[in-house]
Amino acid sequence: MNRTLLIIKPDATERNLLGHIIGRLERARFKIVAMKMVNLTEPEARSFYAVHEGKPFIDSLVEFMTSGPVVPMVLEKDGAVTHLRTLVGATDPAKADCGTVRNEIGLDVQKNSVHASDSDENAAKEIAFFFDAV
Ligand code: 3AN
Repeated sequence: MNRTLLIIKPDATERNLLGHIIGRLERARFKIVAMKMVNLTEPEARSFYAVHEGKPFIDSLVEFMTSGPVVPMVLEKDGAVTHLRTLVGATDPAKADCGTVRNEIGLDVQKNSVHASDSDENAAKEIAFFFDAV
């Protein structure tokens, strides 16, 4: 079994879409092995998105990610990282494939409802960022 990290972002918690997203994950046969609701501080959001430091959208991204509660969760499935990225869709909801979570409920390239780790290596780091050994 492989693991990955998904975060339900503030635009989705605000619109009461937790149940909808979790339902989609469960129907896609992901096992939720850890989950919590947290309010990120600015330093925490900056640290999580350190790879984007210096990009024009980083301040706005940090402001968005600290604007309300987020729900990080650890998901387990064979090929978890690839399967979750497929289910989540492209960064821009307007360009994401039909039927993907972002195409269905994402608002724009920033408020795109969910984050999904992009590699096994980053999944391990991102899981450790939010959770003690799970
Ligand atoms: P993904 O989440 O699809 O892997 P990344 O890692 O390139 O995309 O971007 C991380 C986050 O930064 C995105 N989920 C989105 O919220 C935000 N973001 C990316 N590109 C832009 C952009 N051009 N303008 C505003 N926000 C962006």
